[in-house]
Amino acid sequence: MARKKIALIGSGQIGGTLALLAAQKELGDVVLFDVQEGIGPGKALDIAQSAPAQGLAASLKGTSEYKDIKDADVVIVTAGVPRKPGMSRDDLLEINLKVMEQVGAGIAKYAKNALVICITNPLDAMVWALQKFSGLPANKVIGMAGVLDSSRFIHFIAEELGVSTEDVTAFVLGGHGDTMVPLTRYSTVAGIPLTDVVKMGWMSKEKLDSIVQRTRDGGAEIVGLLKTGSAFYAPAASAIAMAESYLKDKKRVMPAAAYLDGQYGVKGTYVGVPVVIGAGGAEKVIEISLNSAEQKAFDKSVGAVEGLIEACKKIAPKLA
Ligand code: A3D
Repeated sequence: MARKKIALIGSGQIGGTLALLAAQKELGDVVLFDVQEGIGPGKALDIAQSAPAQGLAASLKGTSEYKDIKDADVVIVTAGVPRKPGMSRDDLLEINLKVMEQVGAGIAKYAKNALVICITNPLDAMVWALQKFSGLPANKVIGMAGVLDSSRFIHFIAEELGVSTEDVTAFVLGGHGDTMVPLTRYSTVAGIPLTDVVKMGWMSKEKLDSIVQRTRDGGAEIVGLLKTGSAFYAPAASAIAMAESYLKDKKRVMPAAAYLDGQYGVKGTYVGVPVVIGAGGAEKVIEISLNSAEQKAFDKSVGAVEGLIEACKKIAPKLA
């Protein structure tokens, strides 16, 4: 059986970590693309030289030419610029939209059968634009945000309760931004909803509320600490989990930015929802019932994403 091919568009902090994780998990051959010549080949060589010490059968290549991504099975996009302290994700819109146009053209030409996972911020608007620019079917273009946001939520809950992260599940809906909606009623510790964890007196309501807020601010907290860029280990691990579910047809139910065509009463927008990820890409959007407070928070989040999409259409009229 031929080895799978994983193309990484953008070989910066997240791109390099994606390459290392893909090699360590032996998901397939890795191509590191970047407009900055040298960065892809440099990281490819460094990781390839780590393979003997790790006992890995890794094959990596760095490039600045789109033809090298030809027939990739998975394309993970981090090309663009990350946040610096004081910047919101939305501040990146104009510059990263231009990057999505170039990346979309490269994918359309060389990798039109791939599953495309976008990570570039502002996430929901960029994945929407990338799907338009590439012309790939909407079920084959998804955005990574919810797995990361859930992972952050799980980490904070497990740390607070002193339990294993393996026994905590978390559910985060909505756009990747300040309006994301961590759903406590659908998040559990060993199957016990967090709302019951509070009722049982295991955690106070105030503590849970502060963890919800810390999850929303999770990206900014790391930007504030690093000062020179944004998070990269957890975002890369999250996207690799999505790629793995696709490549191995695991059909995991994962929160992802998916194209909504009427689900949740939303049409024509990408937003974070639970999705079955398998060999067919985003195979099914799971529609859960929301209470009125959750629906209100979700609507607000969708409104924020729609505002960014309108801004994209103004900058690039061909997207309208
Ligand atoms: P960084 O280390 O700067 O890497 C980005 C790379 O993209 C650089 O090596 C650039 O040279 C390259 N690049 C720029 N323009 C192009 C282009 N036109 N074609 C190909 N490559 C290009 O950033 P990073 O890896 O830390 O972050 C990448 C993106 O992910 C940023 O937009 C972040 O905001 C975003 N991000 C998203 C999340 C989510 O959860 C959605 C989390 C963390 C970061």
